[in-house]
Amino acid sequence: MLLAANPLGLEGSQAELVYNGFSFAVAAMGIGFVFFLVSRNRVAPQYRSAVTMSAMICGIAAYHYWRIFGQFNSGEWNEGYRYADWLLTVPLLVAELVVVSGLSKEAAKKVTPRLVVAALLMIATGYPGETAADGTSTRTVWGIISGLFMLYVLYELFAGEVGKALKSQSGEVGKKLNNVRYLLLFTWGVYPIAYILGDKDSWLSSTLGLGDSDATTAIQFGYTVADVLAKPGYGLIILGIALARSNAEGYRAA
Ligand code: RET
Repeated sequence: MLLAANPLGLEGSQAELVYNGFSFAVAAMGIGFVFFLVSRNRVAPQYRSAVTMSAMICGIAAYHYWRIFGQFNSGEWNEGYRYADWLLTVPLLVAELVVVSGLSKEAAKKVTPRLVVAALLMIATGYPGETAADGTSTRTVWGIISGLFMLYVLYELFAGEVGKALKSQSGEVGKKLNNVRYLLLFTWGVYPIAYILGDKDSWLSSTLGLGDSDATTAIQFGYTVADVLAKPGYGLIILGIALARSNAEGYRAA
């Protein structure tokens, strides 16, 4: 047994999986932070803010995963670290996509604040639901409100102005923009599913026959894997887009 204390009431192999996930996330976020910092000058000045945001996102997450890992080991538990992390990082994730999207400066100035506010509200309204008792209508209602903000963000990124800018580009940049959009859709999809699975009384958990500790394992491991893909993984594709644009525009790193 790896843990002296087991704050989430997991069984041996479940606790090990969650423990290993947290440990891996600390490493991935920490190295992502360093990597994006040193990669910043490889791209043209107009794209550097996107790479800086990737470094910020990974740095913020390395800290929070360190705290999450630490408290899991010490026997305490507070879901707040995850939500504090998302509150800071999710607006940055959408903002950095706009930087490399090819949208004009004026259009970006208009759409970025809307996306950032919607992302903040999506996370802020998820928290009261996440911390409500299992099987309550509070959990469902906040989950639905949060989901509406998520749909708005996805609408902008797939069908709105940003969506059109992302879709209209060809060649290597166009392909990478497509990849990043689908990575975003796939990883973001994990969160509401993990939220539903995390409630052992939900229709999904009951249908799958998940017990209490199975549901907790699903939510914790699910969020962790999605975070690693959505932060350093996504940051790598954003860096690739920024590099491809910089090259196409004739920028040569010193
Ligand atoms: C919550 C509550 C239930 C409803 C919805 C949610 C969505 C969460 C999302 C989180 C994205 C986090 C990211 C983190 C990056 O590392 C809050 C679970 C819709 C989409 C991308």
